[in-house]
Amino acid sequence: MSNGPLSKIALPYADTALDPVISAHTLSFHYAKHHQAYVDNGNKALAGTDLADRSMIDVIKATYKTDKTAIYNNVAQVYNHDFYWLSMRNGGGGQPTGAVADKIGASFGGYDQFRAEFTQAALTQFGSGWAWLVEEGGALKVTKTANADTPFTAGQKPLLVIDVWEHAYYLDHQNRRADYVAAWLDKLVNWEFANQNLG
Ligand code: MN3
Repeated sequence: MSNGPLSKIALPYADTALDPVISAHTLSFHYAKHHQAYVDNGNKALAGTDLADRSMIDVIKATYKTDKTAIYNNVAQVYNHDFYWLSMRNGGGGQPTGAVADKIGASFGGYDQFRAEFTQAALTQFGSGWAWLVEEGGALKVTKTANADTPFTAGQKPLLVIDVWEHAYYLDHQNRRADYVAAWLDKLVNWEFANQNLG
């Protein structure tokens, strides 16, 4: 529960749904502590401002590269984490489906090329951040963002995201970000969510 305009999504699966790639231990800390802290701190920062009744995307765009860093960082992190939880499902991963599969073929040349590019982005994001599949100008692209940044501010529509902050994987994979990213792609990606976002 939250005391303010911001809230996080309810997880659409059990704490154990993403195990063993993401254990219930990691998921519970990440969702109940990290994600909740962004909600609570975002609500504190938004209280009494004229941004309190705006959508998360509006707030992110309005505060990007301004002095409203507490609002920006926390609201963007609430948005990013909502998007991350929905980018995964029990029994996901592997080959894409639907319109996204066709667009991956057209934009990257095939799933293997997409996978290599996405992995490279996730592994080369220095420090904390996110790797994304996005649509821009009708084509799909891979991009990465630092800290709380989102693709919206670059005019891109997000389709999928992986959290590569250490808190997302350290309890399960320690320093082996590459193992986390590979297993995420093989076992967790929710291609149906990507297709919904493609719209
Ligand atoms: Mn996180």
